[in-house]
Amino acid sequence: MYAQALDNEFAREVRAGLMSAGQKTLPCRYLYDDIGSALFEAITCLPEYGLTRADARVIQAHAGDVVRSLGNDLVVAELGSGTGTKTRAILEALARATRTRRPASMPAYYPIDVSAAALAKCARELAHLAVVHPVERSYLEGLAHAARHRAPGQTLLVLFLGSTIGNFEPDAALEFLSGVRQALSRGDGLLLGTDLVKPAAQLIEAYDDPTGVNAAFNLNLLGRINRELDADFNLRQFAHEIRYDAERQRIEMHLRSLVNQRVRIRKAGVVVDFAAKETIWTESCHKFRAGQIGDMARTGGFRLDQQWIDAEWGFAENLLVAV
Ligand code: AVI
Repeated sequence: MYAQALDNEFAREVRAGLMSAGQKTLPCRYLYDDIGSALFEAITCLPEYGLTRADARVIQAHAGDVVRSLGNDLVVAELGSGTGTKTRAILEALARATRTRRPASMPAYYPIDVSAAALAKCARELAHLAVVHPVERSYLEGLAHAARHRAPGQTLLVLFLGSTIGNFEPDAALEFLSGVRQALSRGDGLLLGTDLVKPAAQLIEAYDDPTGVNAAFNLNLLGRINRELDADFNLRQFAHEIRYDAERQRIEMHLRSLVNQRVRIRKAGVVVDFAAKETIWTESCHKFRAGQIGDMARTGGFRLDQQWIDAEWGFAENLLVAV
């Protein structure tokens, strides 16, 4: 059973994160099974969580500027597209620009996601605006695929929206930007959404909403381990906890053990002891200052071409161009 357990990447990472000598951790990408993805959708509707609405507002207002900046012979690829809801405005602007040049043709769109269900919905809903090529792969593999398939002379516009870059550790974010750059050619674009630093109380309310949706999203990670790795976490004995580290500009999401307890995770081959008050660190959400993005862009091999800010929530959409 033990060897079989370690064949499974999820089991291996859960084991490593919960058996480490210091702070227990779990990788945030495992928050998104079917239940977690549905809960995240619900988070984006919460009045306290303005991030997604701000992202959509800026894209809606500036989709035409993005298309004009990069020339209108564009192929669009989106990292972590989900169902592609926010991309509609970009594809509409591009379809308008394309129609004036070649009335019969539609732009190509490569949504990249690990969820087959989300990709299928995306392909159905955007088929009238673009030729949709769903890519069920990791971000960088999917991007390499899209880059290989563009026609000569076409410019690639990569979308990385919703401030997902904030869920990377700062070094990993820079490494990721360099990885994106390597898949691109000079002159290609990256539209990068970044949530901005705001008052701690506002951030805490966004990630610890009174309805408890963020809490359910966080606790579902333990539920997922129970379901997929045959574990016996008692979810009622853990509490959602949000902290803000102002110096590091990040929200930290934890699960706090309410009692001394022992948990068996059979398919990871481990028994984990939790002391009362001990936490599992499940996610970091880094926030940015508008002035930091240009430096990040340069380090990753881009220049910051334009930046649009939503003043209502504090969110920047950044158009980076590969140099
Ligand atoms: C997906 N990501 C940008 C969200 C965020 O705000 O960092 C994930 C999230 N975690 C808790 N609530 C939302």
